[in-house]
Amino acid sequence: MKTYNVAAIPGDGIGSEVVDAGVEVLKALAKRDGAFTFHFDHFDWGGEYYKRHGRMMPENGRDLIRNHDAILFGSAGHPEIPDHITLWGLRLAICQPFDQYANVRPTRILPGITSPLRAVKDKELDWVIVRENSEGEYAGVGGRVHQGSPLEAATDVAMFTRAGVERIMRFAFGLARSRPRKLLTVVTKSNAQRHAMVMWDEIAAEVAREFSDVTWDKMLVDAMTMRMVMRPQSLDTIVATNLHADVLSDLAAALAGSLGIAPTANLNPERKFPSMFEPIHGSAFDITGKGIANPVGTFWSAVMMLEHLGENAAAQRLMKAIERVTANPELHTPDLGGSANTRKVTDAVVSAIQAENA
Ligand code: NAD
Ligand code: K
Ligand code: MN
Repeated sequence: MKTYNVAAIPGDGIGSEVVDAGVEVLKALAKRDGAFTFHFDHFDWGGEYYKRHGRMMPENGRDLIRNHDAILFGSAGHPEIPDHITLWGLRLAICQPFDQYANVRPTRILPGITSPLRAVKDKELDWVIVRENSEGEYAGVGGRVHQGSPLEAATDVAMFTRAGVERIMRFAFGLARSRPRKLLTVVTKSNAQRHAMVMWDEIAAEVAREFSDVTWDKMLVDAMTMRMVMRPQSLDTIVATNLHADVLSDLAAALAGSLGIAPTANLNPERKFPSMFEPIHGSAFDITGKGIANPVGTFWSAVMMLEHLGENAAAQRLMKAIERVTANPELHTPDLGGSANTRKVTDAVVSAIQAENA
């Protein structure tokens, strides 16, 4: 029997609540399938670890997870520690060295979920946002001088490389090609950012020639927010920079009903390093410890993990189980306007997995 070794890194806040739920569901799925099992290694890295050790993960942390088949992540973010320390010390400290440059964020309106867009029908909002996940605005290049003096200055340089842009474009065009509508929207801000964003547009046009069956267009990011709200059905696959896609995907998640549902995969497409799967939301301090976090974003991320591992039948079974549960308003958590809790939703998904014809 095949065993998948998965590193579980819950992080902080609701991270542990949703990752625990995700582990439980994946175990139930493996049991139901019978052809594979999971071995989970749990790592207590994050803000509490930082308070004890002065760093978010051990110095050899990456070596401890380098050979796992996948990583299931919760959230980096602690109320007592500045966000840039938790983010760079954990999530980016894994994503960037493991070259997880393609961040894939599907968005659709699941059965039973209501979009805040009154006019949109369920099938009309079905997007995948591809976020460049290794450079751009989050390259970590910059500096701060004369701190505290009137001369103080600070920069965060958005750094784009031809190789980095080419590979994310190729990935996005390839993904667009694999979807029924074969549509790609390339997002930039090439009117104002006249160097890197112009290169981004040029490379898009070059790569497009390799994908003549994909229909593509370009949007400025500000106009894109409007199009997502006004004409959601006109979009399918979307590719954008690290920062732009970060912002657009929270909007996308909200338009599809809740941030609590949205999943993401941080992929190293070449499979030299493990890929990492996580809900797109953060630590949600406002609901931490209340047991009401929506675990669906983590479950859907687990579906993406199963697809990445090649367990497509199990992935489909889990997605069906999720949809069966979202279809029932009694199983909605408060972010969806319901009164169910994490426990109840997790139990319902496990039951749906166990159900004979699920
Ligand atoms: P957030 O995603 O934690 O929360 C935003 C809002 O959405 C909150 O009202 C929260 O209650 C709600 N929400 C989020 N997930 C939910 C869920 N599963 N169920 C129900 N409601 C949910 O964003 P924030 O408040 O901006 O950030 C809080 C912390 O998380 C910060 O430290 C931030 O840096 C960190 N963060 C980490 C990641 C990551 O690790 N990938 C992503 C985003 C934010
Ligand atoms: K997260
Ligand atoms: Mn984000």
